[in-house]
Amino acid sequence: MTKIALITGATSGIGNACAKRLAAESYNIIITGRRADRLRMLQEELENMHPVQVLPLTFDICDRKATEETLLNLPEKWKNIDVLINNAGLALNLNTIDEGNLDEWEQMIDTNLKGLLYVTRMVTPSMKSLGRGHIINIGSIAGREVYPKGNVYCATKYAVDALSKAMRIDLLPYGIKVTQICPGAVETEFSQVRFAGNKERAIKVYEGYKPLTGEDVANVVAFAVGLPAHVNINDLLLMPTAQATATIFDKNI
Ligand code: NDP
Ligand code: 8X3
Repeated sequence: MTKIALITGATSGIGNACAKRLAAESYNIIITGRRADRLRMLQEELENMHPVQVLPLTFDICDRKATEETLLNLPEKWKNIDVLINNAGLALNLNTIDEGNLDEWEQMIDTNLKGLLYVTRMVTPSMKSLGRGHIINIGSIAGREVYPKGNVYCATKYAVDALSKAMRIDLLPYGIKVTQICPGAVETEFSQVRFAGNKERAIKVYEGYKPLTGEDVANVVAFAVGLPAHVNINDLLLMPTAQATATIFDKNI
């Protein structure tokens, strides 16, 4: 039977690459994000390239009511989700704790932490009743090490680490796997979002070395979901070869 994967944040970067990779593996895919035009284009691309079905769902994961309503009212044939990829997330700015912007802090917490919880809460009951499922949480090196001016973003990713461990314990009796994948630097729209569209500043983040791509992360996700039922990757830190820690890079500049 064709498996179903739900990917949050499929309009860009890692989520977009995961949608393409899992469609190539013949998953039917639920793609989500706030940008409806991008979701429509991705649906068309995937359905043209592969014999799969794609359900685009446009909603903001910070909006609890919209998230609940959308996921509670999934069409019948999309209800039994096999793989949930909690990917949607963002960093906003870099500031010391005394200078941080409260709106930016709230948006990071609402998206990376509360949004992930809202989605997980809606999807796990059906996994539990089926006695199977796989949740992939996209954490970060920022959830392993705190770096200067990363405070709140790092805190949200430390929270994803804690929640991944907690989910694994709570869902253990139901055969549901929980995998946390923590990338280092991945060249996506992440830094453009972090620096509010300042492309020059965003490009600098990836200068002088070869960062990961969304496809690199998607390949690891596909490997993790393709493992036999009795095998799980609990936690995986994936770095560009040129990156040793959150802040130490081998750059040729
Ligand atoms: P992108 O900015 O390229 O993609 C982020 C995705 O998240 C977009 O599809 C965006 O969709 C979605 N998103 C953001 N906010 C919301 C929201 N409120 N509601 C619904 N969807 C939302 O960044 P990445 O692909 O790099 O980021 C994906 C994940 O990977 C994030 O959790 C990030 O923290 C993590 N990560 C990234 C790393 C990197 O270096 N790039 C390294 C480690 C982890 P839309 O705007 O259409 O809503
Ligand atoms: C994204 C990577 O180092 O910018 O999570 O926090 S980093």
